[in-house]
Amino acid sequence: MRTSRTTSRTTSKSRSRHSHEADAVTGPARDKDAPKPVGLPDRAILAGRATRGGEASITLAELKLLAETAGAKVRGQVVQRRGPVRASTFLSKGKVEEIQELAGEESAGLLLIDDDLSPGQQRNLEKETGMRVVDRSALILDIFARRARTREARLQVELAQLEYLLPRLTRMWAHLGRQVGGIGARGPGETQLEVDRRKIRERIARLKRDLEGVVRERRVQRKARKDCFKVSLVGYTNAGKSTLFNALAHAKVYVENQLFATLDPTTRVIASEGKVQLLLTDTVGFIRKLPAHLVASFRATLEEVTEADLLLHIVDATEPDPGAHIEAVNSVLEELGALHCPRLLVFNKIDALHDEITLLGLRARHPGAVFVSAVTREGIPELRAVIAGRFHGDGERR
Ligand SMILES: Nc1nc2c(ncn2[C@@H]2O[C@H](COP(=O)(O)OP(=O)(O)OP(=O)(O)O)[C@@H](O)[C@H]2O)c(=O)[nH]1
Ligand SMILES: [Mg+2]
Repeated sequence: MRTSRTTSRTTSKSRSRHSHEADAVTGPARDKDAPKPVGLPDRAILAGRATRGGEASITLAELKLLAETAGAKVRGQVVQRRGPVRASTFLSKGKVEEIQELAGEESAGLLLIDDDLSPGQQRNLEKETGMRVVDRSALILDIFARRARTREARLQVELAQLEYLLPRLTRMWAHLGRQVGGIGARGPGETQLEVDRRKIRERIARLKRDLEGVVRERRVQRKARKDCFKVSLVGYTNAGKSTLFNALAHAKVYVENQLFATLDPTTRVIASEGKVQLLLTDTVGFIRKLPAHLVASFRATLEEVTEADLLLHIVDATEPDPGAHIEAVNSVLEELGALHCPRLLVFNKIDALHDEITLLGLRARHPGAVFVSAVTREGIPELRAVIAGRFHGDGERR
C-alpha cells in the first residue's frame, strides 16, 4: 500500500487571520478510561481516503482550510489510497498506526477526518489513537457556530449541532459533557452536553418551534415581495458572492477571505421598472459534503434561494478545479429542490487569473457564462445587462 504522508505548516496569512481564534481550540476533558491524549488539542493531523484518482489532495486541501478556519494548527496529513474500508475505524490499521506515530512526532492531539464517521468509528478511532477525533460535518458545524451572530443563525446552527450530537450522545459523551469545548463541540454549550438525550430531544423540539416562527416571518416578508423579480447569489464559500453583492447593490455587507463569512441573507433593491422591483439576495456559501443537518436547518434561510426568479451561480475562476465546485453547488441546489430555478453562471475573480489559456478554456466550456471581477468591476456592466435582460423578459411575460 502506498503511503502519502506530508507534514505541513500553517501559512503566515492563515496564522494571522486566525490568531485571535487560536485560543478557542481547547481540548475536552477525556473519559478517565480513555488513553491519555498524545499531544496538544489544537495541533491537528488530517486524514482521509482517496476515492478516485488524486481527488484526496483537493479535498484534504479544503479540510486544511476548514481546520485553520476553526483555529487548528495543521501539523501533517495521512492519506489511505487503497484497501477496503475497515468498518470499525474507517481507516486501515496501518494508517491508524501511522497517524499515531505522526501525532507523537508533532505533539498533535486532534485528528480531523475528511469524511463523515459513524458514532462507533469515531469512538474506536479515539480509543486507538488517544486523540480527539472530529469528522468533516462536526468541523463545518463548529465553523458555523463561530460565525452565527443573529438569533436566526444561532437557532439554525444549534439545531443542526444537536441533531448531529444526538446519536453520538453515549454515556462517554455525557460524562465528558461538563468540560467539552473546542472544535466540533461548540455551540450547544456546556449545559446541553450535560443533560441526557430526553432533554436534548426537548431542546430540538423547542428549536424547531422557534424556527417555525422565523419561517413564518420570512414568508410574510416574501409575500410582500411576490411581485418583485428576485435574484439570489449562490455559490461555493469564498467565491466572492458578498463582494459581488456589494458591487451590484452599492452595499457594504461583510466580506472576508475566510470560509462561511456570510450566514444570514441580505436583500437589497437594485433596480426597478414601474412598480416591479429587482431584488438581489446574498446568502450562505456552499461546500462539498455540506452536512445534511445543516442544509435541513438552514432551509428557512435558503428558501430565498428556492424561490428566486434567477440564480446567479458565482464561481471562483482562480480555483484549480472550478468544475468540482460547480458540481458541489449543484448538488446542494438539488437537495434544496432549487434546480428548477433559472441559473446564470458567473465566473468571478478574473483579475487574479493571470493565465489567458485558463480563461479561454472556461469561456469555451461555459458559453453562456459571464466573466467578471467584483474587485476591479471588469465585466460588471455586462452582468448588469444580462440581469436586466432577464428582468425585462420576465416583466413582459407577467
Ligand atoms: N482578486 C479578487 N478577489 C476577490 C474578488 N471577489 C472577491 N474576492 C475576495 O474573495 C474573498 C471572499 O470574498 P467574499 O465576497 O466574502 O466571498 P463569499 O462568496 O461571500 O464567501 P462566504 O460568505 O464566506 O461564502 C475576499 O477576500 C474577497 O476580497 C475578485 O473579483 N477578485
Ligand atoms: Mg459572503
